[in-house]
Amino acid sequence: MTPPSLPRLYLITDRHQTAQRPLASVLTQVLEAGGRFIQLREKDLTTRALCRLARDLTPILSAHHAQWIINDRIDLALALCTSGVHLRTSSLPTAVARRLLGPEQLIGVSTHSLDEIKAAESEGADFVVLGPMYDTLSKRMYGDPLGLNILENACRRSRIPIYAIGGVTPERVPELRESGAYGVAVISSILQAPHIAQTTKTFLDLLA
Ligand code: 3NM
Repeated sequence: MTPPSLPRLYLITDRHQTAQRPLASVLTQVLEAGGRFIQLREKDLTTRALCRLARDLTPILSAHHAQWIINDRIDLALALCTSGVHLRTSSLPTAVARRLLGPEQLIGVSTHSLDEIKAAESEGADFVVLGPMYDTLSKRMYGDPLGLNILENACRRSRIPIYAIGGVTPERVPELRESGAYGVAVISSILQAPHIAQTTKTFLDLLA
């Protein structure tokens, strides 16, 4: 079941993309600017290091009443009482994650087609990200850009919110929203921004 309060800006972390600024300080600026929906991704960390980082960040996230989600790690979601988990193609299937996490925790799923969205929806996902919408800095590591037509069709047919991902900038938010995207999922446009709070506010204003 989708909580009515799901925020429209979904920030995904990558501590290698913060222009050498500590992740805690970057996240604090996002939260102070009003960002309330964070995914801790950090795929290269060991379990122990990821657990430590999550524990270090929890007080900042809790202080701002942010919903925060951990990438892939259902065990850590349970251990750390996060708001939920974000599943990728190689993660445990959505239905299994839902059984383990119960009805209350959020489950987001990365998708790249309408078929994947419908599967995620039927297995109990609360929301999906769909991408890549545009070319990303990671040079098509996520596949060819899908474009707005696929987004629009997916949004018409999906019963759960879709966040557009991949190369999303403030300038692109209006066309993504017009295509039906519930929100946007962002890494580099915010984490690499010279003025993080200001850029976060710009996104939030455009998504309001
Ligand atoms: N997943 P940026 S694109 C993590 O298409 C991720 O599934 C994608 O980073 C997908 O906001 C992507 O810097 C990268 O473009 C998003």
